[in-house]
Amino acid sequence: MADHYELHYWTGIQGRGEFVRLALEAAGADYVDVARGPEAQGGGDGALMRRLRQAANPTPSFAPPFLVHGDFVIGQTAAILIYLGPRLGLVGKTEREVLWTHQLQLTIADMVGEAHDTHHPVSVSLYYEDQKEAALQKSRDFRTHRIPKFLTWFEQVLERNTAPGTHLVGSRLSYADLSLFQLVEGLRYAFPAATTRALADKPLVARLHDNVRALPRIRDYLQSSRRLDFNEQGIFRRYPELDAD
Ligand SMILES: N[C@@H](CCC(=O)N[C@@H](CS)C(=O)NCC(=O)O)C(=O)O
Repeated sequence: MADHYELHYWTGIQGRGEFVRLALEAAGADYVDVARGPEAQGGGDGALMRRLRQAANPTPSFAPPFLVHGDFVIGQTAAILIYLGPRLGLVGKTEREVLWTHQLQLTIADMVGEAHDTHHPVSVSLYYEDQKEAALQKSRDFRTHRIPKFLTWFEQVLERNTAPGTHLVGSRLSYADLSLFQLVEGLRYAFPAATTRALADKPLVARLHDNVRALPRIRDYLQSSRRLDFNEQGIFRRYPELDAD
């Protein structure tokens, strides 16, 4: 199968698509970000929606992101990454490493879901402004308990990995490292005060973040127009009242 990948994700936000994008970018993979391409060349939101609703697809995705590779159509961020990992050289070779990397990714996904729920704690169908009271309460708990608990766990994972380097799994870069980088980026954007506090005694998480940021392909990507800014339509949103004590 040719090594050309089609990433399908909403335009305008980093969202969960960013975890896949970072893996493709870090590996220098040949990929197209379909919805962000011109309609005349088969891009645009219409192309994404047609693929999402394609009746002939026996493995339909519930929601973006999804990846098309040959006749594979794969949804769920963690499933996309477990598929891409070995193909892009972003996971170890042993079963133990493959499983552990996937477990780390699923834990990152859990925290991403909780970060989303800070601004949409009642319903995804309601505006933030219509669930602000609950959002304030949810965010207080997220800042006070959940950010420290998750980041402490990642710090322990890094401490227990005695292989040389600053990686979550063994001594090589994996997609879980890239995803933890993105998680820290998002937390710093949405909850700058709480995240600075939490990272003060998590030197290994902070170092992993900085090391990933400095990888030549990632550095180039972050400076390119392919990297969108965080904004208040995405998962990580900066509402100052949700980061205030
Ligand atoms: N667990 C899925 C979640 C996918 C998801 O929630 N996608 C969002 C955008 S980030 C979406 O389009 N949701 C539409 C919906 O839930 O109706 C994953 O990790 O990929």
